Amino acid sequence: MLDTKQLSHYIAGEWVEGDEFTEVINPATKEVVVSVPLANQDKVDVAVREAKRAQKEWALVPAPQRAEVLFEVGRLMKEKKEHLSQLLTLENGKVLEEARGEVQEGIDMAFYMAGEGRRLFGQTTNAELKDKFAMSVRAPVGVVGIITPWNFPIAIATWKSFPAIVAGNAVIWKPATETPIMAFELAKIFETAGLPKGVVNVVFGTGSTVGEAMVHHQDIRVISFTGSNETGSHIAAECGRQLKKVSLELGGKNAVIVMDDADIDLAVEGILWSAFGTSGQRCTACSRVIVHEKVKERLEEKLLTDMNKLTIGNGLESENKVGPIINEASLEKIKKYIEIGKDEGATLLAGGNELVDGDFASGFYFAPTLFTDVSIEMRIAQEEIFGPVVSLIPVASFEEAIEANNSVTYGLSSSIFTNDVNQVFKAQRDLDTGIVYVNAGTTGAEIHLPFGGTKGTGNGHRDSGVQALDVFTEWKAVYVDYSGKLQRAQIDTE
Ligand code: UN1
Repeated sequence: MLDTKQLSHYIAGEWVEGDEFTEVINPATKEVVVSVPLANQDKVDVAVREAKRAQKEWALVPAPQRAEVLFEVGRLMKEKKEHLSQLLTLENGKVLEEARGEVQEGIDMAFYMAGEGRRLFGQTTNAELKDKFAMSVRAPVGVVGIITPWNFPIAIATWKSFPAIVAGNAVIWKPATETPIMAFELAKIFETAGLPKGVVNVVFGTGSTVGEAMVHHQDIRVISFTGSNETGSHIAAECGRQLKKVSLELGGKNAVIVMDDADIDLAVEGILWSAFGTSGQRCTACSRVIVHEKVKERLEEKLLTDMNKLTIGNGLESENKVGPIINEASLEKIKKYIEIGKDEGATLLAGGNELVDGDFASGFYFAPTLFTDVSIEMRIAQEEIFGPVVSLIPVASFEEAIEANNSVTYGLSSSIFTNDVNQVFKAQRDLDTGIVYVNAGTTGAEIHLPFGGTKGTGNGHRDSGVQALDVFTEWKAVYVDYSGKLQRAQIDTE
């Protein structure tokens, strides 16, 4: 499926071989898929130097022409969609249907951001003085650094790199070492599409070497990061000291609220899809269900029945709906939280164990898990587990449901199932998250809307949507005085 055994960095339009490597493991089989090079600081320095040079010229290419390259990138991604999806399943484990969805998200982003090439709107306004013109324009920042996670290795990369490119920046991109194939394939697509050398540079490596070098490089003016809160706050602190712009997309502890008037069958479908799809390894995954006590039993019963029907296994086999966990370390973390939940007194209704029998032995698999009678202060109701584990929290009213949703330090996504229009509008106002769903699960963000969260989920910026352009541009206010004399603002107004 992959035409090489060893990936190369892509720096200044050249395929640069590495000297130290680590192996990429297929989480469904534990087989080695490919080797990925691990760069040192020197490679980052070279990449930034080349990116800086390339960016000067790229910024002068009219934006509609820059966009033409993105249209071509989108076309090529569409042409290669099936191939990319299969490779994505191979390196990440998510089931093929979801992999296709993720690649589609990248294709959508390409065409959407290519369209921005003919917009990138600023504002014109009136000047306070005679014969004076005022406007604001978006200017590229320069060289930007993007650091992307393994759970959405292509979609998240497109959310960050495409707006950066169309706005006239050059990019240094460090993909997660678990899932470098998508980056390698996207770099090939950039090359084929005719993106000038040096505009996008892919440097593989660890966070502690490549990531740190990017964060500390004085010529990288923005860092856009998706990953853990621990790493995110470290990056923010380092960038803060350098007055470097930083955009963070971090964890979530997303809840589905099920009210007493909800369509229970629909709610169960929404919960199963958003909790166990991608084996719960989405920032947006549902990991809490806040249920009105009047429908708690009915919901539990239906959830248990339908959880039993979930087919688990290698994502390349179409009958499987739930794939593996990314690696051993993630599996260990999930197991730890099962013990924590039990110790805290939550009732384990289903799952709770690693799957090790038969074919499962050759991969990293965990049974879809349901805890019930969980209270909001328990750690399993507060901390991100990043696996197929759901905690059911009973409540007695709408107000209590909203309070339970907002009781966590995160604020990415939330959802409510109800047919009461008044509750719908109150919920969309009161749920303290960056994304709110009504009568749908917590996943499924579309690329032309802002993606991100409140509180501990980030630092106020958004990925995707037109809002992503704010991360990768500086606002510049331009005044043109055509009076031929010195006019002093705020003074010569008569
Ligand atoms: C993520 O989990 O970090 O809304 C991204 C969704 C997807 C993107 C998830 N469109 O679930």
